Amino acid sequence: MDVPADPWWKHAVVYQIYPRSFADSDGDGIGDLNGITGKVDHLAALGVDVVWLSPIHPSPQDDNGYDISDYCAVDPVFGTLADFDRMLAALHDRGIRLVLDLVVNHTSDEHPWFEASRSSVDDPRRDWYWWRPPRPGMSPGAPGAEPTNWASFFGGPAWAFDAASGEYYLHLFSRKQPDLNWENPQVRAAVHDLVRWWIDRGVDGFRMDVINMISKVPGLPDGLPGTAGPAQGLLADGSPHFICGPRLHEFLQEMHREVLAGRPEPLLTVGETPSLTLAEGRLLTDPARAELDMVFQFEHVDLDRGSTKWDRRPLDLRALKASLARWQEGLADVGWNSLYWGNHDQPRAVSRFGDDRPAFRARSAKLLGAVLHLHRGTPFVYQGEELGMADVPFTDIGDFRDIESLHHYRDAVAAGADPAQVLAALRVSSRDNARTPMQWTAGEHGGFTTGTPWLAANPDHVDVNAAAQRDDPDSVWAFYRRLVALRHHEPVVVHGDFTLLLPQDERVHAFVRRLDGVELLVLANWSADDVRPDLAAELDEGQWRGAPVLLANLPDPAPGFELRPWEVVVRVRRPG
Ligand code: TEU
Repeated sequence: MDVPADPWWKHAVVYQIYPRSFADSDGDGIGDLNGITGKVDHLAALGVDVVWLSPIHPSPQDDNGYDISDYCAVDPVFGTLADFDRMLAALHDRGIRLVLDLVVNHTSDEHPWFEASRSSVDDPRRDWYWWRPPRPGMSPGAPGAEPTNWASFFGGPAWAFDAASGEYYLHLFSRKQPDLNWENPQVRAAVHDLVRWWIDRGVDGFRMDVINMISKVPGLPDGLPGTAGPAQGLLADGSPHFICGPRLHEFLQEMHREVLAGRPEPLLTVGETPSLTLAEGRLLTDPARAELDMVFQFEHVDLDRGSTKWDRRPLDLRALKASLARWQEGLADVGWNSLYWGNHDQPRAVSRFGDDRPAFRARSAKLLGAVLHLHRGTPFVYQGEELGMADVPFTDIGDFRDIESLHHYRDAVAAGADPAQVLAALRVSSRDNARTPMQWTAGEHGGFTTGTPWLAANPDHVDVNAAAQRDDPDSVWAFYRRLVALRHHEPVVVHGDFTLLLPQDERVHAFVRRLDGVELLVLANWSADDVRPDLAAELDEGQWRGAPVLLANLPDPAPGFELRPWEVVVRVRRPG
């Protein structure tokens, strides 16, 4: 295995850009590569080390680019390859690496590979996708005739009928996102080629989309009927038959061996892995196995949901602390954690985990940053998180653009749900909460575009925007700069071990990081109450009383352990 003991990405902070919503340079209301190039100083000033860019390749945009029709090009809506090269150079000139989004569990149905595959049962590319005949005894195209009873993540059956051939093709996401058949070595070779193509163009790594779904269980067994949620009738959650399938590790080791290994500088690979267990996380990120450097596991972002993501439940801080600590301890001796609260698929962190009321928005946004960035692992900042951007007061189904949200509304209402209740569920859980335009100024559309944005800006941009925060030492922006600097200058933040304190406290999150005699004590009050946690059973309070404060989100923290609402205080003790 050729990863050094202390690879660069363990010291890095990654910034995720959702290109449709970051910065629009040509006034068409959709963000683009030149828009990003125009904002690299924002990223450099924040101090981030890597940009993860969500897909920019040609796409019908059925799922906002996660449906790719040409892997080795740039969608004209985002620009050209020349724009890409210029953006990459601008990032590299500032010491910022670039990670692309590798979406190879599926392609677009407009990709030439699928067009060939669909053209004839005899086409050499037929087996590049999952084609199957109707369920025996069922008439082709009839409800229930699908080869398996799996539901798509975007609602409805996971199989689409192709009348021309009388067969069905598999699509775990939308019907315009047919799944690639990784059992076929030609498919894997084609993926290897496109990854090499981007590495040769200067890219520094890949975020791999739903990468733990690429290996399906042979025979494609049915799932348990009715397990795909109330809006999906008798359809089943098929995930036991494609999450971490039997050849996943083999496929990833092959890609590493054939494409990623032996590079002058190690590339960064982070796999998006829904429903991943800790045991699988250890295998996937064990350097000795040469598969992935880290994963996005979903345990902590699924704690406040019931049977489906639309069934939001109150978050129990004890469960959140326990989940984060479990992955800290679970990957302490092998592997490495990614750290994230949000991304383009999750609602805004400050609204979900913090408190976005005016009195506590900035404070809780800082607290969330401190708690996350001081865990052991590589932190990911989703665009706007560094400003404390919040969820959107959507008023009508017409406000939404996300295929997952629109399909859920369609299916739930069709299944008899009260439209107002479904809308209320979308308001708190829709992915569109994360996809509104980046808020650069208090001006029209938050300064994102001179045109009409594809998705309306959050009206709170008049107060919450980069321009208002850039020169304010007390802003969320300034706090995030300090957080990034801390990771760059304090080895204990990168390599220190992790110890959770007060696991049963429902309001206080307390933990210690230790390295070579240096100790950090993080105390965070996740409530709107004044609290005074009793740490006596966990540590020598006397030793910490009055210890130097390394970081705090409020002026004049108490010398003791009293915490004001949503206050976070980080103290340090050094040897000698
Ligand atoms: O997301 C996969 C995934 O886990 C999400 O779809 C998740 O189930 C859901 O959004 C949570 O609400 C990846 C991409 O991040 C997402 O944007 C794509 O829609 C999806 O894969 C298909 O490519």
